[in-house]
Amino acid sequence: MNRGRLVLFEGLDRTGKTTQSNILLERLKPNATLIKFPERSTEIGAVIDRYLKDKTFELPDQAVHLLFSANRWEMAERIKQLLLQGTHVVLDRYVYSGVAYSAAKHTDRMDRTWCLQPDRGLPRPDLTIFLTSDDAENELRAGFGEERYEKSEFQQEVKRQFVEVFKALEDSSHEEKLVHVVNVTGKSVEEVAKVVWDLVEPVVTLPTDSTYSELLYF
Ligand code: NYM
Ligand code: MG
Repeated sequence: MNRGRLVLFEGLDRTGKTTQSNILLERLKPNATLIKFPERSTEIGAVIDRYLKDKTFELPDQAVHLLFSANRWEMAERIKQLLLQGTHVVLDRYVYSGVAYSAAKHTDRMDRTWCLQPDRGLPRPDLTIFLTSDDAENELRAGFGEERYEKSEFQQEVKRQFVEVFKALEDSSHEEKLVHVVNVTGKSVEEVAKVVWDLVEPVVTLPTDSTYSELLYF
């Protein structure tokens, strides 16, 4: 049987990841599931949720990083099973966010290499779409600033880190490009959805040849 494809949306806060993940999910239904990280409904997710919302709740940066990674590992087996049973899985954030947000803190002895390590072995997406924007106004959109990390200065550093993480995790063993950058500046939701679909369609419709038989891993 054709295995499902793993499609990931990454990007800064408020670039439309959640909107686009939902639109894509609707297009792929009924043969698709959406998983959003952090997955706040688990035990580990509850601690992460508190950390993001309650700025008086302090944890060492290393511990927070490992919690975000552990939260992905909590879901890893389910993601694998879904893919193997032929269901497409759409992810709203994943490994790249984990590394980019943590590395952007520039905590002593917690560089990108350190940050990458706990996620090694997780299923790797067949396609990653990085939503970026050069709109300063974007940051002023409703809701920005409610949670930890939602500060424009920090977001600029996260953006820089994302680019480095994509380079560090590039996998030259694949013929196809696995990561695509989509700049949403000046584009409507529908226009972005069209660009997204043009990237996703060939990935979900390719016949089963050797390209999508095995799962990929970080
Ligand atoms: N975030 C998300 C991390 O710092 N590390 C991670 O591994 C993941 C998955 O959580 N500002 C941060 C990025 C966001 C915050 O995510 C909450 P969202 O998509 O805004 O709910
Ligand atoms: Mg957010």
